[in-house]
Amino acid sequence: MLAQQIIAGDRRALAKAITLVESTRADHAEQAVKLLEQLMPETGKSIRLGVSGAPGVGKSTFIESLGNYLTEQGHKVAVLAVDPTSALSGGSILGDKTRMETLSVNPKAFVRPSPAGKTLGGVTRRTRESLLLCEAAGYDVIIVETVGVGQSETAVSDMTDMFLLLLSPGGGDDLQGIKRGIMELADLVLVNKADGDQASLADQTVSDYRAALYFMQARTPSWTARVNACSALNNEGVDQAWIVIKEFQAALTESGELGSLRAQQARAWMWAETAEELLAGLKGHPEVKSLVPALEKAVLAGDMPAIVAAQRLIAHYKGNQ
Ligand SMILES: Nc1nc2c(ncn2[C@@H]2O[C@H](COP(=O)(O)OP(=O)(O)OP(=O)(O)O)[C@@H](O)[C@H]2O)c(=O)[nH]1
Ligand SMILES: [Mg+2]
Repeated sequence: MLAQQIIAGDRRALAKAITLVESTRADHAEQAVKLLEQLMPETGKSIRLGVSGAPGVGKSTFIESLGNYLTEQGHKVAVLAVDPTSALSGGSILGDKTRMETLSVNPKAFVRPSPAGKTLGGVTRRTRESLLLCEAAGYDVIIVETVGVGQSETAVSDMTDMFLLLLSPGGGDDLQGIKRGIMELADLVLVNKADGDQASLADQTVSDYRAALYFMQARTPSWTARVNACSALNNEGVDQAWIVIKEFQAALTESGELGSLRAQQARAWMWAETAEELLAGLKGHPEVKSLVPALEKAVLAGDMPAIVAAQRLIAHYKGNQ
């Protein structure tokens, strides 16, 4: 029932399904798994984009501009958030929906704020499943936004086809708090805020990053990272970014890399899910739980090697399942 409604593009049904996926209740988890199984044949038909960058660089403004541009062209756009700060502080990148004012009321767009999760792993796990639900609902461009503070970028690049990194004009990697490892993830670097008196500085920054990327290892044989300028605020360069995204999609489709990338992502996901479930089962086990304080105390005090404590926990779990 819910599955059919989602396939028919019912937004309320989609929102309900995502809530189900995000729920920590066991019965909800069971329903969510069944739903995902039913919807599996309807997934995989979107381009999955990750968008990252330092706080305030203009991610939300860019996504809003790109999203509205794409819906005008007949696309259906879904925006999801992975928010490492919500795992730590309970905050949310998109918690304040007014920050994508026009896109969140656009009937051809679906904007979903970040789920409140305890761990970053938990948050991203839900986001990946939500992404599949959005595909089943017919969204053909899915954008996953994450704030670039160095924790969530890898997770987002592991669930998307293409990774976009936004930078501000001027400054080097370190000045912008962008680590080299994150630069290396980028398939498209956009120097945003290329407007007003920052326009020429933005052009210089584009040249600097083109030079820097020239010496970096390409992520895939069929694509070399690009660097462009844009002004999300003035809707400039956003259409050009879409052209590059389409070129990326065509190049990786033609080489077969898009298919193998997604297959590998799914396999990695299977193991991540297995590990997380097993650990949750172990940690939730009453017998194991009662052992934890003494073992942690002994490990903290340096009285017991960590591996001994770990093996004792596992032995107890296995023996009492
Ligand atoms: N001049 C100029 N300002 C911009 C541009 N894009 C965004 N801004 C401004 O930069 C500020 C931050 O923009 P957001 O889109 O909220 O940035 P964000 O990266 O989503 O920020 P967080 O979600 O807090 O990490 C806002 O005041 C925007 O109006 C741009 O292209 N040019
Ligand atoms: Mg934002």
